Amino acid sequence: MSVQFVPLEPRSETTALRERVARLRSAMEWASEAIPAAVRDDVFATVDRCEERLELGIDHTVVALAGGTGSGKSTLFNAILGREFAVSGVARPTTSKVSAAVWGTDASALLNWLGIDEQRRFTRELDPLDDEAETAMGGMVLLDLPDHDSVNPDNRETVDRIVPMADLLLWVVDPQKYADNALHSAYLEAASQQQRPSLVVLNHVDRLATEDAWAVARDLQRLLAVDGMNQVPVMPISAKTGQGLDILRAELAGAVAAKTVAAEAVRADLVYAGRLLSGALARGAEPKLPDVSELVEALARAAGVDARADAVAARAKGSAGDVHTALRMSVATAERERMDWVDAATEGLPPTWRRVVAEATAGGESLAADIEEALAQAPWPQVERPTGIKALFAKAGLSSKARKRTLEVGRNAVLAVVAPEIVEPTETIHQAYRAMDELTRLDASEPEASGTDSASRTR
Ligand SMILES: Nc1nc2c(ncn2[C@@H]2O[C@H](COP(=O)(O)OP(=O)(O)OP(=O)(O)O)[C@@H](O)[C@H]2O)c(=O)[nH]1
Ligand SMILES: [Mg+2]
Repeated sequence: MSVQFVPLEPRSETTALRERVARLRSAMEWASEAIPAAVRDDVFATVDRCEERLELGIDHTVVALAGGTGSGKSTLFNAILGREFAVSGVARPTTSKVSAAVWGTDASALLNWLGIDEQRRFTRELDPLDDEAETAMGGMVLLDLPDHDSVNPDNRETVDRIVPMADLLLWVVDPQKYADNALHSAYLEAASQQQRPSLVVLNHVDRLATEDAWAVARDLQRLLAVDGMNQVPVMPISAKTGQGLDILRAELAGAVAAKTVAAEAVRADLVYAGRLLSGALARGAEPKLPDVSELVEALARAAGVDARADAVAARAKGSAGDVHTALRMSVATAERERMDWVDAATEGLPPTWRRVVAEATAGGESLAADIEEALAQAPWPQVERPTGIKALFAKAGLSSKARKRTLEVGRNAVLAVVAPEIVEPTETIHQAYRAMDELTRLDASEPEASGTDSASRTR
């Protein structure tokens, strides 16, 4: 069983992801009130992390060695690197500061982001004389983490900080503790749920007879399936004797060369954010913008525009009445119309969205005042009482034209207020809803529209 890493176009993948992250950020900024507080913090943290990771470029692949104390992470780190850089040892736990090894190009920005001490960084320069197996590692940033099951809370904190930042998790499991609940329930299950790119090695196999090693590997594979990691093969290795390391190195080289694992990890992060958000969305609901002209007409009528149009029409027919009927907008009416609009705009959505749209749109009081002011300044048509013989024939036409023109001017004045104060904020919230809804449908098993189906997944 092997994991496939398919080289794809990293640039279009990054662009698509960047856009998605940007949409999620603005959606969250507009509509975070619709999201439960605990989810909100998680989603904002995810947005920050994804944005920062994409900003650092996906040419490097951050591979983190994670596992329990004594499982052999530091020994394996040194074995992959071919140098004794990380401190491995007998006293437990040994590692408390993360070590990093970079193959080839400079990765200081990435290492700063990961918070790796300057003294704990090693660069494996690559030159043309290096053999192919080594140059294939170009772009890899390998991290030796402390133990996740540490008696030292600082170690656990470091692991919990770095694990979500890694692109590929390399779980190092030892035959004595492979069934450890802390590993499975706290980490592997979560990595599986979040579909994080992962590899698993069963280390220390030199200490077992071959049949025993395979039996443990099979049992570990069974436990991983329970965790939801069906597609992650267990690689039996010995960091001490080098057994199985060629296969592991080939897997790592494949992942690094594909240059899509970092993007894959960001994508997995976004899928997870989508899952967190799904509770705040209604399944299958599609927010619809209510009829804008209906709202405008109702508000204009309530303000007296229609009455004024009637008076103008009558004057054009020759009546002596006053056309300057009062144009007043009552706060209660404006508020009622606004609430009807908010109800229609959030029909089928969870109740929190009603509050968000209501808060984003202008309140009845300012709506009424702004409409009154707009109507007071509107360029109303001047209509004189007709005189002379010709006017007798034109009366009917003039009257209906004057009526139409007055309605038009009045409604345009109302629309000029309603568009920025009611319609646009509603559209923005709808967009936020759609951006979140789109994320909940971004299942990792469906490739992006840009056509990618890249690195290993823990499907
Ligand atoms: N026989 C054998 N011993 C190993 C193997 N890998 C590591 N060891 C030994 O196991 C002990 C612990 O190894 P480390 O690499 O320090 O383990 P670690 O996972 O880094 O431990 P922490 O830093 O405490 O989390 C050391 O004495 C290693 O020499 C292996 O594959 N086979
Ligand atoms: Mg260690």
